[in-house]
Amino acid sequence: MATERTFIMVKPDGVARGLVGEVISRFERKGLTLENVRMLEIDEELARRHYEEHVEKPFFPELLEFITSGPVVAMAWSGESAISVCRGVMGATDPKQATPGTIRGDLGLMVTHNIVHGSDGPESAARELGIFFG
Ligand code: DAT
Ligand code: MG
Repeated sequence: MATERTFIMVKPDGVARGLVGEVISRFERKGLTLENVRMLEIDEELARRHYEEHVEKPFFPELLEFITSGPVVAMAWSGESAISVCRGVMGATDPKQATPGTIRGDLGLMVTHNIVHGSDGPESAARELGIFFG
């Protein structure tokens, strides 16, 4: 067990729907610590860096259009096993399958518009924190 840092982002749908406070609150109530926060708009170049493992996937054009469609809130969170704990708080990628009680399970309906991003492992956490907070 160890303290970890992870990269979390409220996506354009979450910002547009006024869910930034709700998302932050859920991570705070879990016991995690907000280390840094920054609002920005993602351009195509940044989207391709952040989502480099998905650039060749069939859904990437839709993901690119969505993630560049409005402001996002980028955050660094820390805590005990923060990477996997945050993934649990977020819920499954597809909100239709995400368990009630999770952010995506409670608040989302469409896989592209799934409200929140969270790093999926230590390497991606370090890489993504470097991109947004380097
Ligand atoms: P996660 O965000 O849970 O880490 P991922 O890294 O596999 O999921 O995918 C990144 C984002 O791409 C995801 O949040 C929503 C979108 N996405 C994933 N799979 C998709 C699919 N089959 N169709 C449409 N969008 C998809
Ligand atoms: Mg992912």
